[in-house]
Amino acid sequence: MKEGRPVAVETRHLIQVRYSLSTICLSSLLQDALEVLVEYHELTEIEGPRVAYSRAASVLKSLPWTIESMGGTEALPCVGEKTRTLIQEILQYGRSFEVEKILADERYQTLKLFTSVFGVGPKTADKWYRRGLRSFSQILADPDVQLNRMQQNGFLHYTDLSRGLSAAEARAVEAVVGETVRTVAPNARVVLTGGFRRGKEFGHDVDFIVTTAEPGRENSLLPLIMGRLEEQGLLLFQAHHPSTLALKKIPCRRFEAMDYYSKCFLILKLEGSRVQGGGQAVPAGRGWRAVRVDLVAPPIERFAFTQLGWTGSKQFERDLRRFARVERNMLLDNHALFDKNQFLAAVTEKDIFAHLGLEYMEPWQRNA
Ligand code: TTP
Ligand code: MN
Ligand code: MN
Ligand code: MN
Repeated sequence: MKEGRPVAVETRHLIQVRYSLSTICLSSLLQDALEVLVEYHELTEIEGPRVAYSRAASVLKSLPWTIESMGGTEALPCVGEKTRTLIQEILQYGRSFEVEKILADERYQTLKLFTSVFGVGPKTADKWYRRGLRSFSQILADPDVQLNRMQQNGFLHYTDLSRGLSAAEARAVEAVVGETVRTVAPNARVVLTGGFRRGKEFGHDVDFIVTTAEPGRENSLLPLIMGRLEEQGLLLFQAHHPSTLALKKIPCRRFEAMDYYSKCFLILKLEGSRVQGGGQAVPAGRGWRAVRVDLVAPPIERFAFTQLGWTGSKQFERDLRRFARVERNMLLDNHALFDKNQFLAAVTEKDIFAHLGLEYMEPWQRNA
């Protein structure tokens, strides 16, 4: 590390410094290594190291200089002993033996493969691994493996879904969903959220928030929208989770609990003719491809919290919630911001940042 550069250790600034710097100077070797370590602990559901490595990666990514030696790394926030050992290894040998061991690990490779199927999480993947299954064909041939509807569709549309979506395809999906909503609920509002709102060029799905000003009406929106998509022959799969929102349950203390809003996880048919530039990812001769779409329909007064929560990134959400808790003694989740004994109201995301005493951050600044 170059000498004499101040390190942003003051946490109030840390979260903003960390995300607002556009220069990514962490060597790609170190970045890739940390990504593997995070993913490995995610897949094997080991929470402590997963959190530690993601925070370290997030801090290292935002340093405005390149790490050239170990000097000064002990002063970096969130960069612990194990990450420093990793940095040392990479500086010295240009590679990490721990990471190489993980990459070559059969369990890691198999869990990664299995969880790449829509509907298969780490638990199911591990169950299959422990049954001795190692490939999709073994899973599909095993008479004792019961696939649920989501997993069946995950396998059915595997090639399309594992390809991900371009920004042009996301825009085409936005147009289809927008038209559909306008047809069945002209007074409803639909906005893009998730990675594509953060300006990503590539994503695994397209996320939308749908709201209406009529109280209680939000609960009937998603069935109406799915019905219309079905009529158009565009609905390949749907899993609808009606709202389980009860104010006594909020704020939830665990981020992993996500939220209680009405939501649906869909697979839609996207016609190539709708994609500007023809949609390179649409298989020739078929004229369409399958895409993953998520819709969430919160009550209108929860919109700002939903938008902040669903815009992500997941790491940004974790950091922001942690900041609220540790630095402000507040609880933030997808439903509310709770300060000691009262809920703080918010109409827009800006209100929430203001309550937290942070400068507003644009969606593209939340990409870590
Ligand atoms: P994702 O769609 O999983 O992630 P992404 O859009 O950032 O990236 P990509 O799709 O390209 O992989 O989730 C978007 C955000 O929504 C994320 O911050 C988690 C949040 N979320 C909830 O808060 N509640 C939910 O029930 C779900 C499904 C997501
Ligand atoms: Mn997404
Ligand atoms: Mn994802
Ligand atoms: Mn999603």
